[in-house]
Amino acid sequence: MQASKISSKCKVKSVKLKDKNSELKIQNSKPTEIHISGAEGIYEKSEIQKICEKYIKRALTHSRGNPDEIIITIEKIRQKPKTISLLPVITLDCNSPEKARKIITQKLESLGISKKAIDNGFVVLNSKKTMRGASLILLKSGARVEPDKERGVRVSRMGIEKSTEKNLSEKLSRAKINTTTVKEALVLASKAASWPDVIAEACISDDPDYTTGYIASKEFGYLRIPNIKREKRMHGGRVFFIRETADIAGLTAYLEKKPVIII
Ligand code: PML
Repeated sequence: MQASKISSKCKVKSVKLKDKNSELKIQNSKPTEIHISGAEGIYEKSEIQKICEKYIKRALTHSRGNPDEIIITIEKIRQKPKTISLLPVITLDCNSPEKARKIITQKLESLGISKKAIDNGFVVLNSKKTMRGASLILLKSGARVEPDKERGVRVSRMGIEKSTEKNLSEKLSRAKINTTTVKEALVLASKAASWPDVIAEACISDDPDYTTGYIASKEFGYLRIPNIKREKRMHGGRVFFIRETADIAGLTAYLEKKPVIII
């Protein structure tokens, strides 16, 4: 079956030329690239056209802005995908970013993650200079160890079996949260949590209209946190808190390259 599976991803970029009169232009004439959005999935070959149409529509209507470049990559999956299960989903009560920070800090500390690592995580999550991928933070020292600090580690090559997706959609519909955003984030978080050295993840969407974020771990599942940021804010990001002794190359290869299917 895996021989007919296709992995597809969509990357959307806007290239902003700096203001003619600005000081920056004189110092550096390189245009600044702004990452607008990304999407990933593993599908049957027969679904590719429909999926690409969805990606293009999403790219052209994204609230982060109009793209100058839309890149769609389609590749045949040649490796047998690893099968994993979904994390359970819970939505917490939270009415402000301040409360969200308290909840996140308390939950992450309960997993043995240091205050320093959590604070460093918030620096990434609150940065306006958003990364395409995630930051990797060592859970004790708080050091950032992703090989490319600007791009981060991009979690890729994950999908969900049709019947599992149908069950998930039914469950999320009952909770009135059956959206592509929730499903894609949950699949991504489940892949990341399945690697032994990943202790927890924290994520804030960089979409200015999307104010629910989450933390995820094998221990407590996928905890959605409403009002993690205020509306119209452009910041956001994704952070993985990992064991101090983690094999960074092995983890990065798993997150970026290993095909994984949720069953
Ligand atoms: C993202 O992947 O861009 C962020 C999604 C954040 C939370 C999704 C949810 O509502 O559970």
